[in-house]
Amino acid sequence: MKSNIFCIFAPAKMITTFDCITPEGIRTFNSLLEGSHTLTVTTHTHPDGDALGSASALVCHLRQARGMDAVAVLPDSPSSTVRPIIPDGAPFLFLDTEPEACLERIRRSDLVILLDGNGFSRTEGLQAAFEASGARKVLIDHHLNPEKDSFGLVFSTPDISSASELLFFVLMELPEVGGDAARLPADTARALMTGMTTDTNNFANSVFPSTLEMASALLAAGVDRDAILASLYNNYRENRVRLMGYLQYEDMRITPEGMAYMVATREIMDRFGAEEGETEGLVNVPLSIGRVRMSILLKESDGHFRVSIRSKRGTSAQQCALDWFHGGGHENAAGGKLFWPGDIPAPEDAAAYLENVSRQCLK
Ligand SMILES: [Mn+2]
Repeated sequence: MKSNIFCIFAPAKMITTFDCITPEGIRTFNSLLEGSHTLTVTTHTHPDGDALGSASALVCHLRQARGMDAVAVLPDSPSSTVRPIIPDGAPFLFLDTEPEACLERIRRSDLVILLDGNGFSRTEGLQAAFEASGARKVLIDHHLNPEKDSFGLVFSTPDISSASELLFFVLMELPEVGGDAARLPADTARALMTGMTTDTNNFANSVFPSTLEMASALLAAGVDRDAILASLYNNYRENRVRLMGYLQYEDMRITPEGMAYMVATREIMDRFGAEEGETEGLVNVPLSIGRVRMSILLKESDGHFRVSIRSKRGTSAQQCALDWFHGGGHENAAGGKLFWPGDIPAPEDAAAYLENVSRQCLK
């Protein structure tokens, strides 16, 4: 039977407003863009989907919708799992592969925009270069405790899904977009949807009314969400799926207090031929167990473990990261580091440390 239901999408004004996006802030941002010639966009180390999505979206918007010289300069190369988020032809420089070009670009920049990180410390190897730069600086971020003093202009709120979502609502206010998502370049619209999708774990967490409003506007503007999902979630290597299975079956421990933890040592990662980024999302899996309140994944690096923490409502991943792992983040999604020697004598002592964290954090 032929459907006689049809919809007419007209560009509608966004319902959501954010306190951090004021008319004055938008005017300032617009005049900063108009007065700048060499723009550099950056984001945090070990870039995830939101970092790459927001950086890609902004670079493509500035180049395609405003004809500006915008380049992304990142502290390290993205893993193969998230690298396809960068649209073809979008100029990205990485400190680990092109250090001179990165530093030269920062030196020449007259406007720097940091996305998805609350300060330049999140850019690690690029921090000194950004801090020494005389460029004007803008922050667009959704983490707690933004380092406001380092920036001339700040768009920041934790009450949003992602940096990609915050950037969407900023871009919508710019004159060339005028509240009509269909006027965003296609690369920008797709990257924004991708970044938001990854940071919400495909609409599983940190979803606000504004998040669905953004998704609705981008879908109406023609973004192909099925293609995004296929490239994000149905495009892994076999190694990753087997590694995830191994860590869940052989490695995961659950403490009496309800903390699940897994330790991905270099030995295990090598055995499965795992690449950087291939444990992405694994830390969420143990939360599907009823009695698990917090999940921690350790991943071996040089002289330390990188720590990912997720928690259910009522348990603070953020507090745990602050108190035990030199880190921070959001209430239910945080991260940090565990050093040896220092926090623990040797990597083998990680499990004993985690058992103690469980007793202290979840008592
Ligand atoms: Mn983010």
